[in-house]
Amino acid sequence: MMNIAKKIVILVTTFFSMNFLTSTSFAADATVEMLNKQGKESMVFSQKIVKINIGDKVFWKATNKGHNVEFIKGGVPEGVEKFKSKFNKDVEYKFDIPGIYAYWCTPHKSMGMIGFVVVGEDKSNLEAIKAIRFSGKSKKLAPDLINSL
Ligand SMILES: [Cu+2]
Repeated sequence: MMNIAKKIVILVTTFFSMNFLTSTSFAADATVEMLNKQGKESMVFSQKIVKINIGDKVFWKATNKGHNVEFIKGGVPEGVEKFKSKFNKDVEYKFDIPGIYAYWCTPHKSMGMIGFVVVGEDKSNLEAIKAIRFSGKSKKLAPDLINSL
């Protein structure tokens, strides 16, 4: 039988180690949740627009399953490599190149599951962002979002 003191020690140790893990793996400057539902919307990033500084990180939390993050071809500043995260996985990205980044969730890209990150208040690639061909519900959402970048 385990005595109370021992139980407390285990609880406290667990608490501190979990806390440590949390603070290291969530060390992002902005967090966006990947959600099946938010208010009246379904298949949605919890924040569609995030503005950060150069070198900041965005953390996408896989709160609901079946989503990912994929940078849209032509929708990122020059010199940025392709980026596509795994389904159902939390993911973090460090934004070292300034400009606008447009991304979507691969399976829900025409269902409005799109998002934008503006890095370093740089909108020099805005024309390229406006030229992205969205479809379905995303096509309806995109213009207003792009106008408010
Ligand atoms: Cu999705």
